[in-house]
Amino acid sequence: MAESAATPGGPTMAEEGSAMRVDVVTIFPAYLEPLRLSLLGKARDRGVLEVHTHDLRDWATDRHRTVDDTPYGGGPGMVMRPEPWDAALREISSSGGPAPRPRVIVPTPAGRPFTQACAAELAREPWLVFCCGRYEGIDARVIEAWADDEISIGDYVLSGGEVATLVMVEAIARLLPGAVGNTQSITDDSFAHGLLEGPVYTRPPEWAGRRVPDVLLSGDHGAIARWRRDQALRRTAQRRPDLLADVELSEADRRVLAEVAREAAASAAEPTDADAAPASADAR
Ligand code: JCK
Repeated sequence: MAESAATPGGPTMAEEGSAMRVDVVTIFPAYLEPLRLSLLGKARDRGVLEVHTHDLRDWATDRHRTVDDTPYGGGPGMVMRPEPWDAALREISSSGGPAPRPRVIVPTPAGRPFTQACAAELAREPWLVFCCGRYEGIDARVIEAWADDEISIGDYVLSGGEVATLVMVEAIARLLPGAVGNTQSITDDSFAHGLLEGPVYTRPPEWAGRRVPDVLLSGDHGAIARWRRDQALRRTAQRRPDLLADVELSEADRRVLAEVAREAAASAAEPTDADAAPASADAR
């Protein structure tokens, strides 16, 4: 089942020739349906992104459309056979895409980590093919023969490559020129400057007894910028201290981080609820 983005009227002149093509090969094409929604759907509607999903079983040759077999050497589960993958990738690669050949990406828990830098790099490619494995993965000879990248979206185990592909395509699509209305929102992203983003607020100025920080209502843009930087530094120090190693820190930044460290040391010394004696059964 090959299905393409139907763009009413086709790509606009401005975008023509720059559209990225993405092909996804899977035994569960329905998993990729969310690519029609929201930002991704908009990118497709604008002719910035063209997505084709393919059912791997279309390239199986037996009556039962089998794509898996038992692992050589024993062990649990099943492994995806190489022949349907090779047939699919040959056909897709020679289907007249926007480049002589696509960049072939295999999501796998054993891959190198997917990062914002990976997304930015892949967003510059004209043509990507994602190979979504299932079971215990795809026969290693297919990977050797075809894969340009083996990528993992994180240190947890999914049941297949489909959700990982959705994650990567979404991260890539929003970086494509013309995909998002607000380009400032891309350059302001978390990770773009190496820190976690701070909290954000909108109206009303007081809700449920909670006030928006006064500085944000002050109109003092210098003070607002400094406050936001401080919030980002505090949050990063608390939640992702590993990220601070790659961030250039000003004197003011270092003062904030020293303050966070003092606060952390002080609160470590204070007894907390967790240190209290467990309530007795009678009290409950
Ligand atoms: C692609 C099949 C399922 C389940 C073996 C793994 C110890 C192998 C991924 N970040 C990510 N997590 N999971 C995936 C992913 C999972 C996949 C496939 C991607 C194809 N599976 C599976 C278990 C194993 N164990 C840890 C042994 C595969 C990405 N990207």
